[in-house]
Parts: sequence; structure tokens; C-alpha cells
Amino acid sequence: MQNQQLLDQNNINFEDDFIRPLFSGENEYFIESKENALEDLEQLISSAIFPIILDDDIFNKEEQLDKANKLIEYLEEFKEIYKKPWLLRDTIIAVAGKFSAGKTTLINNLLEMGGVLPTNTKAATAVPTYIVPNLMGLKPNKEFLAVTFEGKLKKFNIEILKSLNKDVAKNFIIPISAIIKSFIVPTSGTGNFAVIDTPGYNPGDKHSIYDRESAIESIKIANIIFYVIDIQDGDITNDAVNFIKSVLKGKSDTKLYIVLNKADKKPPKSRIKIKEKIKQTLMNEKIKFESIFLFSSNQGKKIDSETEKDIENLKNLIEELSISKNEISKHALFSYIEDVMAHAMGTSFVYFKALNKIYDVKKSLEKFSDKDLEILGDFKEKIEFLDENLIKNKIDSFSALGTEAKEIIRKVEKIKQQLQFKLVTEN
Ligand SMILES: Nc1nc2c(ncn2[C@@H]2O[C@H](COP(=O)(O)OP(=O)(O)OP(=O)(O)O)[C@@H](O)[C@H]2O)c(=O)[nH]1
Ligand SMILES: [Mg+2]
Repeated sequence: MQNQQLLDQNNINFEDDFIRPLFSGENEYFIESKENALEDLEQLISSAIFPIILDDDIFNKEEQLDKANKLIEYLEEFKEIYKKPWLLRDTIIAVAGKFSAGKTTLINNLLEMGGVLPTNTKAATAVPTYIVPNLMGLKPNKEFLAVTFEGKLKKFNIEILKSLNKDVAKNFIIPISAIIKSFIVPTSGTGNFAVIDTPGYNPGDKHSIYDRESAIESIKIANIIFYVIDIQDGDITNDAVNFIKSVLKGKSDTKLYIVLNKADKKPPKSRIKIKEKIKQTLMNEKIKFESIFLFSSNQGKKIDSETEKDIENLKNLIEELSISKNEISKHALFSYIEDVMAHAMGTSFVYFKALNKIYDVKKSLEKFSDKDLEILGDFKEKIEFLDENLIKNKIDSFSALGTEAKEIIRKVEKIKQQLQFKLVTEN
């Protein structure tokens, strides 16, 4: 559909309804969160968590290095997400793929969004779009935010979003992606997850290098990737393989799903063949993936039972994520800290118990006369050789370490609560 037609049909004037309000002082939103929560977290990590990781009684040298590096990696990743706090969710799904693979149609369909996201036979999605169920402070399915390059959050009515496709601004000097960094779209669904719709890129096209880089950047923070392929391509291209490899580089926890889209465009037999071929290519390329789903947003009667099963499975996957969990994000950083502290507590407790036993044995020796103890021979000397104060000190220090690890978990819980944010508007 032509842009002007699209705008006319939706009764929207791009300049009056989007550009002017964007640069006016109206409808600006702000992120309100407890100040310093992130600094408190960093401070706790450096002053209390690192010393425990580097404690020779808890981890050996090799583990220390490994654990410390992993902690730094998780912290950096968390800080990256915290710049876009609406993504502070258990699960971030990024949907990636070439132009017109059907990414946006898939999201509209899977999240039952009533087609509010712009789709088109030509390049459609202009900027990374964050779809967030249950976002406090905005009316779901009625409003959305545009994030400007200055970091301003401007609210608009959802009706206008559909028209904001890639070349709606063609009549203007600059494209949307030059004024807008991203869109945030709240939905009425529940669930502690967010979906990122990325602008497709055109392999081999110099001009779409920016789109490719921007897609890679916005996908890196995801822990699940849906890579969408138009089944009419017949296989996964070299470019897609390279794209996936660069996204997954150094991210061993990220799960990859392949969506073989527009299944309705191929006969059943050839669908299965293409699916097999892609599976083989991925295996040859040593790309780890969870599964390949056949999908179609244009279902009708052409769909065979295999495709139907795949569609069902993909819908179930989303359904599972939608089971609402109201707590704040369990980002890997937090479970990692918990695991490390649990290990520290467990280890201290074992030492604590063992040292107490040794201490008891040593103490009980005092009850016997030297003659009685002769029976112990060398063993007696060895036990007596143990310094009582040293044992006592060790017992105290393990007891303190256990208490401290517990305290750290409590503090992290508290900071987690403070990391929660609210969207507020001045008017
Ligand atoms: N037949 C058929 N067409 C589809 C299907 N999914 C999407 N399409 C069509 O494919 C075209 C592109 O869909 P989009 O959802 O805009 O694709 P996209 O991957 O988001 O594209 P960009 O945002 O430009 O990267 C549109 O004309 C859709 O109607 C499908 O399952 N079957
Ligand atoms: Mg799109």
C-alpha cells in the first residue's frame, strides 16, 4: 500500500500528528526509579561479592578467575539492559531476519496485537520496536512511546503506529530512523517478557549496513532469538548464517529458534524438505539451535498437520512465557550472584561443622588423664599440636562468612526492588 494511501486511510497527517507533537513539549514521559540503585549494586559487587569470590577457602584459583569474569560479564550486560529499563524482564525475545520475512506479521499474530505494528510488502519496520506486556504507566493497546535520539519518551495514540513504516517520511528530508531510536508498545497481555521487533536488513545492500548493525545491537541483549526466514528462500543464506554467528558470539546462554515463515507459500512436501535442509545447514555450520518451527500467519486450509503442530508449539512457547510473574526481572546476574552466595554459604557451613567437631575432640581430650590418652599414641600429639585459637578463629571466620553471604542475598533482593521503575508524566 502506498504511504499516502496508508496515511489517508488511517486519517493521519504525518506532519501534524507525529512530527509536530514529537518536537513539542507535550506528552513527554519520564522514567522514575530509585536513584543510585544501580550504583548500590555495583558497590555491593565490588566491596562484598568479589572478596567472597576471591576467598581461597571458597573457590580455587582457577574458579576464582572464571567466576569473577562471569560476574563482570553479567554486570555489563545488565547495565546495558538497564539503559532501557522497560526491558527488565525475565525473557527478552528478539525477532530478526531479512526484509519482509514476516517478522512483524508474526509478532502481531502471536501476541494477538490486532495488527497495530506496521507491515508491508516493502521494507516496513523503521526502528527497533519493543513490545512489552503489562507496562505500568501506559494504556495497553491504546498508547505507545517513541524514543528520540535525545532519549526523550513521547506518547502517541496507537492508531498512528501502523502508519509509521520505514518510508513514511520519504517526502521529508530525513527517514524516521534518523529522528527516532525506537518505539515502545505496551500490550494488555501478561507475562514477564518483552519482544523486540527489528528492522529487516537487505544482505549485500550498502545502505542497509546501518539496519544490520542496529539489528545486531538490539538483539544482543536478548536471551531468546527468533530468526525468521521466508520459506520461499528455500534455505538459510550465508548472510543469515554470518548474522546469527555474530549475534551469538560470546553468548552461550542465548537460545536460538528458527521460524520458517509463510509456510502457506509452499506445498507440504517441500516445506518439510526445506526444514530438513536448514537443519542440516545449521548443523554443518555448528550453530546451536533449539528448534525450527514452520509458521504461517495466513493459515486457512492449506496448512498440513506437521505445520499445524509447529504453529501450536510456537504458540505454546509464547503462552508459557505469558504466565504472569509479577516479580522484577530475574536477570542472569541475580541468579548468578545467588548461586555464588549459596556456594559460599554451603562451603562455610561444611567447614564450620567440621572444625567444630575437631574443636570438640580437642576439648574432650582435656577430660582424660595423660595415662588414659597413651593409648592414642602419635595421634594424641597430632591433636594436641592443633592450635585451639587457630581453630576457634577459623570457626568464627566461617560463621561470619556464612552470615555475610546470607546478608548479601538480602541486600541484592532489596536493590532488585529499588531497580523497579515507573513511567510518569508531568501533566
Ligand atoms: N502468505 C503469507 N504472507 C505473509 C506471511 N507473513 C507475512 N506475510 C506478508 O509478507 C510481507 C512482509 O511482512 P512483514 O511482517 O512486514 O515483514 P517484516 O519481516 O516485518 O519486514 P521488515 O519490517 O521490512 O523487515 C507482508 O506483505 C505480509 O503480509 C505469511 O505467513 N504468509
Ligand atoms: Mg517488520
